[in-house]
Amino acid sequence: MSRLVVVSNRIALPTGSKSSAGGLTVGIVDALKTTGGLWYGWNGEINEIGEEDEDDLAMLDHDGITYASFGLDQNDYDLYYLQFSNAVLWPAFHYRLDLVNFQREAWEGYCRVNTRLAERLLPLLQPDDVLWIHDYHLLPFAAELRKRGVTNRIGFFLHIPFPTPEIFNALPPHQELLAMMCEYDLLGFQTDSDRSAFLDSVGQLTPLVSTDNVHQALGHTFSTGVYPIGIEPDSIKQMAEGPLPPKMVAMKKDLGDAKNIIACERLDYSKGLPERFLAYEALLEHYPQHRGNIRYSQIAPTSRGDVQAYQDIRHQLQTEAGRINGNYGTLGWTPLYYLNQHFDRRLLMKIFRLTDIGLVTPLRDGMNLVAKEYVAAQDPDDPGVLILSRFAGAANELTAALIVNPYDRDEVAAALDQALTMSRTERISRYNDMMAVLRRNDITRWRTDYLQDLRAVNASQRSSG
Ligand code: GDG
Repeated sequence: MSRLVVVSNRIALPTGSKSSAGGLTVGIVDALKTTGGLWYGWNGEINEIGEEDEDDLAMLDHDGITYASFGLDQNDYDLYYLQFSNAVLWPAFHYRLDLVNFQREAWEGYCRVNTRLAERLLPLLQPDDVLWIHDYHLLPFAAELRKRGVTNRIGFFLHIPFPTPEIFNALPPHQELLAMMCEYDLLGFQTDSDRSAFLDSVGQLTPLVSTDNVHQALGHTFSTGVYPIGIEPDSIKQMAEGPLPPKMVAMKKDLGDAKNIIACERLDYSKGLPERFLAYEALLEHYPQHRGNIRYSQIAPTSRGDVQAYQDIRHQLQTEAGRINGNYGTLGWTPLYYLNQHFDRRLLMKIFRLTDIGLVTPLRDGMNLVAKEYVAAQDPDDPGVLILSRFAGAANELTAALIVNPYDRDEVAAALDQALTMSRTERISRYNDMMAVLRRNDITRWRTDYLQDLRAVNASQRSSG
């Protein structure tokens, strides 16, 4: 089988410890190992000007995979990463046009970095390599390679939602972005609504002819598909089980009979944290029987802290957590623990298992792996309850969760009350339904289905482009 080349904004360099790697990294590494492969991406570092030769790539061979990584200079980091990727595409694709800060200079920087990354990859490519490009940072990547004569199969997977045309068309370069996306052979989405939203946008821009999942537009032929990303349920179960580290033994004792609500995500406005804090406050206000008997722990490590909107939400949460604890706490009881910290992955899975409710209420999310991890970490004989936003891609699969509208604080409060009082029989039944889905649609299925379809993109589709 021909070699696989994966391109993603961030590369996960091998650390030697499989357990600390996230599920997505494991999925990509497994895919690369199957055929031998190359992983090309940013190492997360910012170079001083003149520190690195433009064409330098750090090469590393490990376990049958070649890692080719690079640093970005400050200007590229600002324009390509902070501004266009994370202050234009990320908010717009998560339906937050109010947070979009579009500047033409950032768009030009985004295109320029994509051009340069494509040029630097060229000498490493072999004629029959299959390329798999990941996420919104790299929408123009295939188009840049095609301009340089690359005829290999090139696929793309979008990890985040694709917005409806009303939102997408507000991006000044929306036509250019769509035209670039049409140069991929296969575009993979998390859900059918994302795929439809993309095709609706293309159809509004230009005549679109579709036969099943093969489409023709702007002189290109491309396929689309839906590949909901999964987890490794058994590996999560293993991490969650087993002896507790000493500090968790103390924590468990400290909890006593209190029921524990856990939430964990990167500190990001798409995850609905302020709305969730208010829903918890509504629970304390309208269901006073729970006061003193519950504890909500919110883990939210800082993410993209150089972007203004992320600094703003961090301050907002600090204020809200203080206000709620000030209003409802007592000398012996703190209702809300807000931890703006990163936790070790194994520890996190154990915390998930120890808690009674997983509260996952993003305002918009491509998939949401935390929801899936929370379920997989549970004790099958005494599982916790998942409360899940209907606006997470995962809600299409985890229909046995308590599905809520994250904008409706009273509905979320009612779901919290329902979860706090749910019988063990019902919890087990919901858990079994969700585990069956997680096992069927695991991370291996995600990558094998996608790559099988990419490798099968037929020759006539490709030559007509
Ligand atoms: C994007 C899309 C899509 C979180 N806090 C800590 C920690 N995490 C881990 C979780 C999980 C991962 O980070 C987050 O994945 P999500 O899927 O929940 O969300 P995004 O980061 O926004 O991911 C999303 C995903 O891509 C994959 O396609 O599902 O929709 O937005 O694995 O456990 N891990 C550790 N400490 C933390 O404090 N170790």
